[in-house]
Amino acid sequence: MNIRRASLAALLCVFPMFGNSQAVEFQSLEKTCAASKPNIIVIFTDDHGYADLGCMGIMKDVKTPHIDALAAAGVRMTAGYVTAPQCSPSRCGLISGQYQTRFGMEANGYLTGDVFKRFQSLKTLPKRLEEAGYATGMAGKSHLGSDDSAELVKLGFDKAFFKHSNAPGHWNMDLTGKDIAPQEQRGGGYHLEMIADFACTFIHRFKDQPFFFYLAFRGPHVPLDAPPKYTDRFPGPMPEERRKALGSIACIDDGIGKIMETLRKNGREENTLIFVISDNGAPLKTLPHEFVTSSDGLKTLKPNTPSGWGSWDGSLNDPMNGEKGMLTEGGIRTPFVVSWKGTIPGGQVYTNPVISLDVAATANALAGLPDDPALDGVNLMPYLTGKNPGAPHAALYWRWCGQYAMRKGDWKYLTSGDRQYLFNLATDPEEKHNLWSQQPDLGRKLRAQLEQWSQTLIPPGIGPVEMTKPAQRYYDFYLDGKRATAPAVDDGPSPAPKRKGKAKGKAPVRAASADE
Ligand SMILES: [Ca+2]
Repeated sequence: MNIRRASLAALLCVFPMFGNSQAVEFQSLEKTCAASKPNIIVIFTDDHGYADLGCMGIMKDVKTPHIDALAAAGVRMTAGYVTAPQCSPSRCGLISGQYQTRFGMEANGYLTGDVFKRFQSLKTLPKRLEEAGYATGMAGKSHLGSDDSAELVKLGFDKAFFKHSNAPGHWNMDLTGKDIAPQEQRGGGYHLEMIADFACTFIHRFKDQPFFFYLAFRGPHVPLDAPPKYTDRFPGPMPEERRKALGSIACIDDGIGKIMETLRKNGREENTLIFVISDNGAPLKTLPHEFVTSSDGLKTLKPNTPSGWGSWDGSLNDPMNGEKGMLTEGGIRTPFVVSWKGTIPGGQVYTNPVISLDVAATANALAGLPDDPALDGVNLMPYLTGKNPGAPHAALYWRWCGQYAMRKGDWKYLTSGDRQYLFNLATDPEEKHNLWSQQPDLGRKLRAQLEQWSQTLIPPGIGPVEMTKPAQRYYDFYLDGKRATAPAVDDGPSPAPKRKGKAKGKAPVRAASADE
């Protein structure tokens, strides 16, 4: 609020006709400024696979009427990406607006020491918006280096409620909207409901100024903890993991419904931009699914598939290939909905690639802040309002734990260890047909561009990195036609890649589990 007053004081300098006696005009100007900046709500779900929104039209069993309504009133992305196939790096990409590997944030477990210091020193998305006069807040899972609300304030979240399970959380504002000293929070109900309630309280409290809220639901991530009031909505035969995931997603959807109701009651629906994105694909760690396809073309999972589900969280990435912990589409292409009633035309299905980095770039522009080359994303507004019919991105890049990928137009290059893949995602979104040997020149060209990008990272460079045995099994299984040798249940394909031979820069060698 002080910063906002400072901004208005600056305006007074620009418009000296506003003296102290002209408070009415000044207040009017204040309202005009506030009205010109939309509120921004970013909803980030957790390990929520590409298939699991009703509006995707892939699975018959999932029920998300409120998210579907947002998509109907706005845009459903079919090629919405995140920056990593794992929680913490994906969140750091979203909140920083930069490829997190630029500041050395390779994977879960890396956000300590110098990497954390670099992250803290960045102009995060909430810090930018705070400077532009926004009230800022967050609730839910952090995985941003600290779960302490006082520490989350330092990242730019002025009102913070860390809560990612029914275990104690940490907050500096209570559910009535009253500021409290940063302290542990205990009890109070189901965590996915509580954080949505906190978001509603925040919206109500700050309705009269631009606000930014980051709502990070830890669902349907394991441990699957949806109570019966949600799982009971999904009767009938299905794997229990699936029932619980659908319950979690239904609870999240209910929370989004409450938020929309709160915006409407406060007259803010048409001044609020909303993103709904998942932080990465679902962990499957399983044999191939067995589906029943209904007469309407939607899929249903067969019950009691004898697959030993491992740490499957019950969500699905279909038809995308692979899972959390992989740079295949199943790991990084996620649910992605954008809505702003009255400004973004509704009913759009947008097929050009977009990425979670675009959230910060879009917010930065809407807040009236100058363009910042440090931001890797693109302001999506001209694309979503139809002013720019082109594609937002020339190319997208990924580096995560010994896996490297880039997408340029319809083409995707992917490499890990000695394996190289080239896919045409326009004709083969499921990454079934490796065209590397057919079009090696194109593959090498994309690899050269990926290598060039990687020189901007900490540490710089890509490979060669030896694939771990689990990674080999996952790549065998999903990409190299060896589905008969399904990966055993383990920690996923990511741990401890080892660099071999001479390489530029320092190798990312620390173990990272895709399970967190
Ligand atoms: Ca996750």
